[in-house]
Amino acid sequence: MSNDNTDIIYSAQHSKVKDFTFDAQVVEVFPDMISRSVPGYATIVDTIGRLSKKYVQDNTRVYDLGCSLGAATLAMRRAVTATGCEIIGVDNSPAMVERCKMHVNAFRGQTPVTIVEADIQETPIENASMVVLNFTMQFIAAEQRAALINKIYQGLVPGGILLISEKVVSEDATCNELLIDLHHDFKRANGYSELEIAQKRTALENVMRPDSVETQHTRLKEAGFAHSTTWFQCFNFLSIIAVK
Ligand code: GEK
Repeated sequence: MSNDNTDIIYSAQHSKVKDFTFDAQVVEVFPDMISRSVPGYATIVDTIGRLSKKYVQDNTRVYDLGCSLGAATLAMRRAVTATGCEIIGVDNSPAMVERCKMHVNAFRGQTPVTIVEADIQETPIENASMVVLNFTMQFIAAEQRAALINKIYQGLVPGGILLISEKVVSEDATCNELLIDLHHDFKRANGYSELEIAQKRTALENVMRPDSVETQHTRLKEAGFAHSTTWFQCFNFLSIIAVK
């Protein structure tokens, strides 16, 4: 079964598989693509909402960095009960930002939301009580990730939280293969063919460089976070909460 919003981008043989970009074609199928490709995506977005209810403080900002179509932004806007807050969603894909603004405007909410087209590496983080990097940092050059985490730490108020979800690599090669196999089984079970799985893997090779979970926690500690824990893992996808 397929309709206009089903991800069939890699279903036909491409003569040359180009590097993956977040263009208009991806925007059309993005909700289907991410839910069929990322194990636990719905649980993570739902939990982001729950966390925002607990952790967002009055008169602070909330940032959704790499907001895509605004799934996390909308989950937080629905859940936040703190007053005087603003949610800022940032993405550097013009096609994503345009569609995200439509999604955000389609729902009403108490908390104002601003969607900005910008590079998250250039975005100031100020007076934040919650920052979300939901599967975004993996697209930032590895050598620039520490600077991003340091900036977020500096911009958080005491008690503020950072949520990072990422695909990870296991330092043990056998376990790494095992987790990749399980992920590919998950994609097969969600209707992706061998060709689609292989071509997507090639498309992401140069643009998505996952870290190990150890690297993630070390980077958080070095930035100054006193507490960090992996609260969710399914195969090679996980989500971490760090508290300032
Ligand atoms: C969700 N968080 O649905 N600056 C701004 N945006 C960027 C940058 C950058 N330097 N690099 C990549 N992006 C979302 C899902 S998707 C994850 C996030 C995925 C943006 C990019 O344009 C895309 O929209 C997003 O980060 C990554 O909860 O597709 O695997």
